[in-house]
Amino acid sequence: QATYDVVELQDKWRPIWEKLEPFKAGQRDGAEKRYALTMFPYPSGDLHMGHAEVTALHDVLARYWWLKGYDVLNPIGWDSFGLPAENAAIKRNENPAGWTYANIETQAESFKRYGISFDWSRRLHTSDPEYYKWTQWIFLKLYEAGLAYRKKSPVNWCPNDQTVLANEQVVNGECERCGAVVTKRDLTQWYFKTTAYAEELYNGLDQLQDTWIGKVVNMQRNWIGRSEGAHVDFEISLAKQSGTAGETKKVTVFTTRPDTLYGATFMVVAADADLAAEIVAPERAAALESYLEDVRKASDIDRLATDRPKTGVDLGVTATNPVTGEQIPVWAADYVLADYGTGAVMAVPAHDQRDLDFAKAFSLPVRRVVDVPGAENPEETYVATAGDGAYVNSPELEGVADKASGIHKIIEKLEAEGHGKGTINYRLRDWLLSRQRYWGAPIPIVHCQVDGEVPVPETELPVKLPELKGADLKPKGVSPLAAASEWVNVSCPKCGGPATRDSDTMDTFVDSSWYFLRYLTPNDETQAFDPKLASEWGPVDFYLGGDEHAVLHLMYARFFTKALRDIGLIDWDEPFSAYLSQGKVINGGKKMSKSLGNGVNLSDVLEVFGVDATRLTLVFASPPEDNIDWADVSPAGSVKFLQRAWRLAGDVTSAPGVDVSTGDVALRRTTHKTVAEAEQLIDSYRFNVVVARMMELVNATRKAIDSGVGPADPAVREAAETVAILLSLVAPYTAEEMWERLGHEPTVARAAWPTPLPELLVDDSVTAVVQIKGKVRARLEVSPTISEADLEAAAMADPTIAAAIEGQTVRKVIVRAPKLVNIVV
Ligand code: ANZ
Repeated sequence: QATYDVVELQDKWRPIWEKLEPFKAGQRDGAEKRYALTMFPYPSGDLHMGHAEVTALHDVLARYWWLKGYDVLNPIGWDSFGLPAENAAIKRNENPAGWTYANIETQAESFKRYGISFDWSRRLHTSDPEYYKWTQWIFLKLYEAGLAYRKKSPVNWCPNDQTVLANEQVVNGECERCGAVVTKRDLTQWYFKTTAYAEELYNGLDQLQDTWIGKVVNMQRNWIGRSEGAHVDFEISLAKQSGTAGETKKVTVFTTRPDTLYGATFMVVAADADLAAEIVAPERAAALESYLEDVRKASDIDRLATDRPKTGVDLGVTATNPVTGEQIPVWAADYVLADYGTGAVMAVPAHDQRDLDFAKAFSLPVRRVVDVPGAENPEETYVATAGDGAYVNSPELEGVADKASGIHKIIEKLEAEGHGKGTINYRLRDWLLSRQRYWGAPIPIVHCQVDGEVPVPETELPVKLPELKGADLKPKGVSPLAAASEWVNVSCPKCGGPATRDSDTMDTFVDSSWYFLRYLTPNDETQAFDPKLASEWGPVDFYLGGDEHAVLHLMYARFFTKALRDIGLIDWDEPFSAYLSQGKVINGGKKMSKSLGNGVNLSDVLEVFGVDATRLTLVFASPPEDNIDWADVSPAGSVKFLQRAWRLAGDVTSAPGVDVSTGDVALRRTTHKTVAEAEQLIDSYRFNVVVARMMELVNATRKAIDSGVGPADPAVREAAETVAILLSLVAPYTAEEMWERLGHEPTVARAAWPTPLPELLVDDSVTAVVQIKGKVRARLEVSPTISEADLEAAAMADPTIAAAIEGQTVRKVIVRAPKLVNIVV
């Protein structure tokens, strides 16, 4: 009797698989295509438990699709630009490429040993010039389409990483990468116009509602932040202060509560908006300037916090409230943000707490316009009310029943009088994509004194990174590329005069916004991707990844998809038809971390328990979206189970291809039910329950072998083969070995998924109730497919029934097979 040796199995099968290449996509002629994608890794060191988890989970579905007969694309690549490589290079006085590509090799080797069904022929790295050439090409396409532009504005600045950050990369006012408090700087930067698609990005979520994990759909909705409301125009009189008699300026505010317009007792503009400086009265300009110095230091989070003392500056001008005709004072403050809405608000202190706090701090008037039942008057309590109620102090709204009608009515009035209109505002900002760092794709633009911004001609792509290393890469506030004079100074592609390259690089999220398209033809030197293949394979059918990308990466990839569609390169609207985010692997209830010393090293785990048991443990531990606590799982138990499964294959004594129809019906039923259930469970991502069902099938097969059924029964072979096929989803080495021991050629990964027979999916028997005149007199165990006639005969033949009706006339028999017989005597 052979022994189960995991390491031996790994060494035996890996080279065979590498020769067979069973997972090359595009080789199953005529088969339906399925695209299974998992977020590509960043090459920091070797693979860790998180990688092991996500790829093990993802492989269940990818391998299942192969078994079901689809032509499956399950590619792998590396997101290999980014800061950690650069920081490592500075420390080691090297170029980031060395560290990056060495780590990629380590990870690739680990993935291969880990037995993931990747199509290795499609491997890509975003830091290869062959890849980023096309990232640059797409940038230029977006530029041509007016979707990439440069502007000067206050941007998030990480003082530690010495680079700007997108809004998405600022978490609670801190750099999402290093945790430093983010400040603001006025810089000229490149943006992608994500806001052009705000509405579509928002509405598109409806179509993803059922196939994306719900929390991510909600996070995206919140991030895009749709607000229905109105733009209301106020006339500002500059006359009094500036001495230019009669001069006015129209200022528009965005409000979600236009129905409270009668209660707008002052106006507030963002202190750092250009508008504030434009309208400020000359004698107030100095006060505004000194206030601004403080404002620039505060993060957006601080500025919007409701519990922060209100500060501001009276701008010394007034605005006309368009419905009351009153002159209201105009202030500048930091609680209004320059880049949201119009950067100006109508303050309604009675019904907005921040406005009320401001009014209190500066003794500005408060006027209640909604009398909320049960709530006290905010004019007295300084507690703003937001609920529905009766309109007061609002001549045209009194008597209007509710908020919605009030809003509707006032918008109608504003539109009729030319003082505003209904509008929808989105919180989403344009995507700031320039970074002042080295290890990224250079922005393919040249700046010429004569011609301004000039795109690098397509034939000159890629704009390759110059070879810089060590101290040259140190963050300086401007890109290290700016100091590479040989690289920076070029002649203008248009006029041939002296010009300089744009020295910023692209946010690495640009690289990952289109990688799923590059996988279709990773080595194509003539185009970024093949639109025909994109149409055939896309969109991605299933995408699995981490929660940390719920807003950033997924939103950016959705934006790219829509932009590329409008450029005419893609014929679908959403990149990922189904999306799931996996939970984290934690230990002892806590996130693994160096400081807690609770890290679990993947290579140690693999060393001790082997690939299969590790994968099985991770899949079995919990539903994919839940966290896995390594302290609660038992890889040793997984090894034992795999041994039990493996032993079945050795016990089977019938020959391959034996007629299974004569096999033990009870075991066959278990086998077929397991297969049918597994299909449903996989389709709903309940992979952990699939493993539980496999375990039950192994137990049932073992019982059959050891009991009267015996190892020669064809049903035992059928069960063992089914175990091997199911097991290949999570434990490929053990499954392959079983498959061979059962007399088959490799590879089990390309075996056919068993077809469950309907007649074996029904239960043995059901209980039929026999009534006499509606009273239950007997219960019979009958076949679920019994005919009405047979059921009636069986009921009549039952001794209890026969005795009960003896000597009486049966007037009517009602039969509802297989559950009921009612006899009327
Ligand atoms: C008057 C009003 C009365 C408001 C009321 C609210 C309640 P959301 O839902 O987030 O879109 N606002 C507008 N632009 C702003 C800016 N740049 N910075 C800070 N606040 C701004 O919120 C929209 C509301 O936030 C707007 O409606 C405005 O205050 C404020 F009883 O206008 B409201």
